Amino acid sequence: MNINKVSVIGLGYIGLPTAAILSNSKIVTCGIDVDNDVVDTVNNGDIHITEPGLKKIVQNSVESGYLKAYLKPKSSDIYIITVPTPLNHDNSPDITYVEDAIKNIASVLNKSNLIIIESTSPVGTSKKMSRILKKLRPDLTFPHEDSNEIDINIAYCPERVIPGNTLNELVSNDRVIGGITDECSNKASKFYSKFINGKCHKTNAETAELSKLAENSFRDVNIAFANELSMICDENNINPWELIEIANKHPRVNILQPGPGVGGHCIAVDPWFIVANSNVAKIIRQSRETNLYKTEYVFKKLSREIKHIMSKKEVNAEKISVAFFGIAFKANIDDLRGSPAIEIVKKTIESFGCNILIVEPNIQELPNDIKNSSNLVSVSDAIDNCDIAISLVDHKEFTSINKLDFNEKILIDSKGIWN
Ligand code: SAJ
Repeated sequence: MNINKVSVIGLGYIGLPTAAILSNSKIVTCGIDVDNDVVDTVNNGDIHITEPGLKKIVQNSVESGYLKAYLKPKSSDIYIITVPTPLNHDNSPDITYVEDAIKNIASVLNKSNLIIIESTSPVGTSKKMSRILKKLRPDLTFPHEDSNEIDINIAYCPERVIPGNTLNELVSNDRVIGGITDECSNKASKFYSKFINGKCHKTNAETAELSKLAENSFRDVNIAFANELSMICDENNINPWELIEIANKHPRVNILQPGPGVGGHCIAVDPWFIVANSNVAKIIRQSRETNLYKTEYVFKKLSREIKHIMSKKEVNAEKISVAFFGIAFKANIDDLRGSPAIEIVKKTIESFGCNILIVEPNIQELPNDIKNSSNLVSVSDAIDNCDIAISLVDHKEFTSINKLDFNEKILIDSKGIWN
């Protein structure tokens, strides 16, 4: 298969790094995005997301001419779809962005093109897209058809990179290659082998689709176990982090870390893709609910302490300062999407209207929905001025804080950093 040009459709947290890696490997890459600002930003050699090392590669690739962004798809040999698949209000998967991307490339498809879907998708999506394309391009044959000669190959190859280490993991992680036919898998596998060091594991499209959902659900279930344990520990006045450390000394036990809930745009979302289409996914559903409940549980703990000070000192909530340590969705990143910490901050603003101090070393400005009701402060200002301090993210900047600096202030340590 000759690869003269690759199009990456959707220049977000996965698409842009993928386009950067491809163009950096001297493959002519078209980055396609519906957002004019994103297209302009990339064509100026800049980036609109935060990911270590990404800006430099994009800049080099744009300067060398291997990467260019467009609003509309360009005729290419390979199309990689990396658009978001969010949740609908009823927690069912919304795959309209994938459908739109597929419809947009239909008119530029040519014989022997390969389409790779990387977006997290419910089981059956790849074949569904193949059927949609057939309706739009009856002149071509697609892999869901019972035909000896297939013109267009389609494979589902989920992205599996961790935000913050995307560029390394894009190259070093193994890939799951789920072709609709074996030939689709072979072609996709050959393509990835050109720029990744990890192994390509070939399977069918449905297994690949479910594997991505299974990986993130596995993590969600295991975090739910840790979160449930932390609440059981509270009932028994036991330190959950000490308990987990001790239990993990067992050679076959590896309990994850509890926290204020699960954030981000993957682990808190993907399990619903299984639940929405299954009658038997009980543990997966319960784990999602347990992790959502943990956010509520931490907020209730904080509420009790605020009310306690209000009645003890006979003051209104506005006189009470609460310092929130961390609002990103996890440690050492600036990504606030789906952050349980932000949920807790918002609930505190809505329910009490306390003086809100936020310590978030990874951002320069607070998000719009909380910036008028809270202040971004330094670690030392927060320690000096708060009545209650609550840890919500275990950023590296917080681990060196000495618990004694808080004197008599109330501490709620949802991440176990002030043990
Ligand atoms: N968390 C805990 N306790 C833990 C570990 C994590 O509460 O012990 C929380 C984090 O604080 C965060 C959330 O879980 O709020 C998710 O963080 P994460 O680091 O587990 O995962 P993500 O969402 O950054 O990335 C995941 C990864 N999937 C797996 O590890 C199975 C990544 O490889 C995927 O590519 C990514 O989802 C994705 O895009 O699907």
